[in-house]
Amino acid sequence: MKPTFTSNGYAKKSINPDTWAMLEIAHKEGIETVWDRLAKQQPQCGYCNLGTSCRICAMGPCRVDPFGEGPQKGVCGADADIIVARNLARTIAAGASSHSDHGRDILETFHRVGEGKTDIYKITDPDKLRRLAEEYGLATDGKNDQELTEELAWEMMEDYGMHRARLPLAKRAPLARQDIWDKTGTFPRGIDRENVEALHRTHMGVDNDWVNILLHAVRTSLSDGWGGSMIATELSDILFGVPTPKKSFVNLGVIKAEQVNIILHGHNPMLSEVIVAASQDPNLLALAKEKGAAGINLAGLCCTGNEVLMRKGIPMAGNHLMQELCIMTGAVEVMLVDYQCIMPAVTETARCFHTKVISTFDKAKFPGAEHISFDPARGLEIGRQIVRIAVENFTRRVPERVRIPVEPTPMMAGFSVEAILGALGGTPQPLVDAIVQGSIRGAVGVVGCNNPKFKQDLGHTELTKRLIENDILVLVTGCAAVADGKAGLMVPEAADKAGPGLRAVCKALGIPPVLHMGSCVDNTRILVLAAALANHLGVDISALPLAGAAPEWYSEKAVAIGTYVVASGIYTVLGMAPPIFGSPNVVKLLTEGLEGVFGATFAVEPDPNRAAVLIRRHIEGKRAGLGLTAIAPDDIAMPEAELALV
Ligand code: BF8
Ligand code: SF4
Repeated sequence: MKPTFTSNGYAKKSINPDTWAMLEIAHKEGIETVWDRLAKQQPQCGYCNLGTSCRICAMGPCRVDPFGEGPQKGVCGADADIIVARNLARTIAAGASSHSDHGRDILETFHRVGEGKTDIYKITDPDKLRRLAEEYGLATDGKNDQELTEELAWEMMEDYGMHRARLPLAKRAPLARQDIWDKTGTFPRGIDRENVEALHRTHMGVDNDWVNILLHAVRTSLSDGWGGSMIATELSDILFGVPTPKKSFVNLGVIKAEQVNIILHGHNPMLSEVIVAASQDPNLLALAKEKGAAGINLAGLCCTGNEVLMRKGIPMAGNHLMQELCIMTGAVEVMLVDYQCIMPAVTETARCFHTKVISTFDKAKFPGAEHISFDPARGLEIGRQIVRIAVENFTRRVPERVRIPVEPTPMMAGFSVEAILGALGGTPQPLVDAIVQGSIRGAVGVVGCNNPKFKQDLGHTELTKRLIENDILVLVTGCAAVADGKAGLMVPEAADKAGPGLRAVCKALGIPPVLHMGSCVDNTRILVLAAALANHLGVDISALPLAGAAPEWYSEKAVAIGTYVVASGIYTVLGMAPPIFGSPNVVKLLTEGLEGVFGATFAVEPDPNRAAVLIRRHIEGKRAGLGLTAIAPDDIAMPEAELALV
């Protein structure tokens, strides 16, 4: 048994014993962490927090002071509404671009498969390839997988340009939803087009109508959710397999003292899928033995971790705030990074240990890391090269500095839409029946990041617990999924923590009450499931008893996700607001005005117990709207605010 750690005063920072243990080590050894750097940034800029600072042009930088005596306009004349809207639109464009460019990278590899120019990648799910090709209107008869892959790849490349008036995958949404997008001029067109146009509109002196700016920001987010991210998910499934339920483990305990450890960090599964194959190479395993290691162990971090957990059952070392702490175990030979959410600080932490950080994408270099340029044509060769570096680095490890503080917690992952519908017998009807009978009140996507401004994982886990206790099925992705996994909420036995209705359904199906649906680009799986339910019932998504939540978000990608989720008709509660409070008009539009247009709004509530009540009231309201049994909102008491920002 590993020792039991107490919080040692770190309970304000995290709910997790592995985090406490590593923070203690960081403290003793003088290693800086994200929490130290956050403290050094205090006080953070009030104008930036309100969203009323602008540095878009060289007449600035400007700050406007909407609630005080200071300037009310920037040098160009932009007021708080324009500045806040422009900043928010740029944030959304950056998030949407990140997901969509990730999708493009997968698409380029998919295209290589079609051309036959790769040493490892192949079509793993030909049925899904054919389904998608048919959705794109391609004739599939008489074509082999390779021909079809090349043809579909060209079609999808058009999605990134401006050839199309409407993104084909957005047609998966119910017609009523598509109608709303048409009427509001937000139906997404080319993916790149929306993102470039967002930058154009927010240049000085272009779009100065703040509502018009925000409508385009919505369209940009939709080009992510029903475009770039959806392409990333669909093609990853075709190349690497549609996830199916599987058991694995989570927390720093998945790092193995006696083995060579490789941490797979970032978002793009292309290289990590290959590392999984390379780590089983008999020659490399023999070399590991020769170096004194018992084997080669892979563990994930962030969304690359989620991708290989969903498809291969590779264990998960942790979520966003664990990236530096992971290295401090002293047992990581290589941290392999692709892109997004990788703190530049990891190379600095690695310098205190024998760990090598290896970067792999030419668009994401890290000073202090070794760079091995990823090339899909030589994927397996590069994978073997990286595993060999890790194995050879094992002898540089300092055994006295190996500290793995906890035993791993079991968790289940792999709940793709296909897997969920499969478990239900191929149709959403049993889920619909459970919702109609009221044994399941509704479903909520709890998604998003860690942010050191929140006590790590408290928001995710408390919100999830309150929801399942009240018979609400929880779907998770990203770092939220890792949080719930660590808390033991993602094993079938966790059904005992659910209310009686949800518990019975989970027990009958042998599933947890919290279903891991994947990485952050895989939030599109939640959209597809919502669309399937809505289409099955012949209603719009906004009529369903659904909600979204991002309790501890930090990234621009999370803002893009929240926006496309709301614009798809799903009420979404954020743990903190993006920087918009400098414009009461923008706040009112996002938290009230969107209801009349998109049938959903944002809400902001840092306390997870209160957020749960907002969501339960919303779900019961939607149930009433569908004529189902519903609890009156006033019968769901709102607790006093208690748990909030650190
Ligand atoms: O894309 S949840 S911290 S790792 S941004 Fe990043 Fe946020 Fe984690 Fe995955 Ni998503
Ligand atoms: Fe200032 Fe306007 Fe330039 Fe922004 S765009 S920096 S508000 S002058």
